[in-house]
Amino acid sequence: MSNALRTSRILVFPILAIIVAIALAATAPTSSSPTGSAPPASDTSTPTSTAPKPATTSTPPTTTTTTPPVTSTTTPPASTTTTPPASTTTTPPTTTTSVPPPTTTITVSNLKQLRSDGVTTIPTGDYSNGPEAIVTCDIAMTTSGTGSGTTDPALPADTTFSAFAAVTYKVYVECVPTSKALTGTPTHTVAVTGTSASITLTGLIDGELYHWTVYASDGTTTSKTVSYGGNPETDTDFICGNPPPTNQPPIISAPGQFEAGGTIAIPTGGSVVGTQVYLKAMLNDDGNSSCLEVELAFNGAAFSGTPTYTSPLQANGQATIIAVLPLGNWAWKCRARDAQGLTSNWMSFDVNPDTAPDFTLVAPGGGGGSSGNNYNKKSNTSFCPWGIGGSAGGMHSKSALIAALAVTLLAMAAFKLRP
Ligand SMILES: [Ca+2]
Ligand SMILES: [Ca+2]
Repeated sequence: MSNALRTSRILVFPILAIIVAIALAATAPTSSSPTGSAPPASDTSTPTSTAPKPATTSTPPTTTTTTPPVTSTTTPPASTTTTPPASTTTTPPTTTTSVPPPTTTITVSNLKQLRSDGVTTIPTGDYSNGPEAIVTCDIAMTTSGTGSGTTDPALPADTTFSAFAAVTYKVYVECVPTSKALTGTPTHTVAVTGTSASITLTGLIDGELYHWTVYASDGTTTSKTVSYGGNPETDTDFICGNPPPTNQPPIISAPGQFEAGGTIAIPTGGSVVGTQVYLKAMLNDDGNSSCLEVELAFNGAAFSGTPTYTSPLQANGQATIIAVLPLGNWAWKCRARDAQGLTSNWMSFDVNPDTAPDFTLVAPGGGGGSSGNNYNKKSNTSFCPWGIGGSAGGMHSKSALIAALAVTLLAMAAFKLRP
């Protein structure tokens, strides 16, 4: 038993020594490490520099201070940034920010204004030749951008020309009198499907001057407003209605020469006592206002083409000129002139030569006229073969009439007394 006690004592002491040594070793680093291990996150170099000391005694503190910073900074960002885009909202954020959807543009062009036949162009500023006008334009829809999606629901998924041709638009025309400013309020609207539009402008005022604009919309996208003609808005694009007819020269007809008083006609070459003669003709002008012009030539003189007398302007009908002339032989011609200055051709009173007298003015009292007895035309109340005053102007004297009657009776009696 003593041996057993001795061996146990021998074993106990070394064990105790070891325990004491371990206890001493454990207390020694505890007092110094708290200051060094307190700021592990902020001061990462301290653990590294003092690595030899903890490496031997405190392995757990080393792993806890180094591992957390590495895993906490790298793992969370990697998992949060990659997972959400992939699972929840990956596509929308990426495409909207990098490639925007295409924008739709509608344009109108090739504006035309046509007459009611839909074919004949109304030249800018000209008449529509009818109560209506037809305006046309081309419509085009285009897209810009390469992204997918669209801001315009009307944009065809297939963005080809044939697809665009199937788009339905509303086309708006503002057509107002040129004297009024454009307000942007359409006056005419039409719905069309395709790449061109034709709008009939009704309700126009005859004779009114108009200017017009057009724009188109598919309900979401609207084109710019385009003004017809490229001319100032103060200029007229077209006039409603028919142009006034081109002025035509008046027509003259039925010339006549009359004794004073205007009721007793003077035959061609007839003589008239006195100095007054009535010259008449019928006027007919498209403007209903014209006058009679007369040129008189004396004793075989040539015509100059300058009117001697001009009547006042009047409506269509007979015009009269009262000419007061020297005694002698007179030829005359006439023409009509309208208010715009257009004239008819000169018209001779008769078909005799211009140098032959159309009438002769003679002095009252017999034989006074230079050619009072030179004309033996068909009988006429104004013609007096004896050179006695004719009927013109009531120039008869009772004595002359009695003398003429006496001569006539004597001539008849002589004729009857003939065997
Ligand atoms: Ca215009
Ligand atoms: Ca005329």
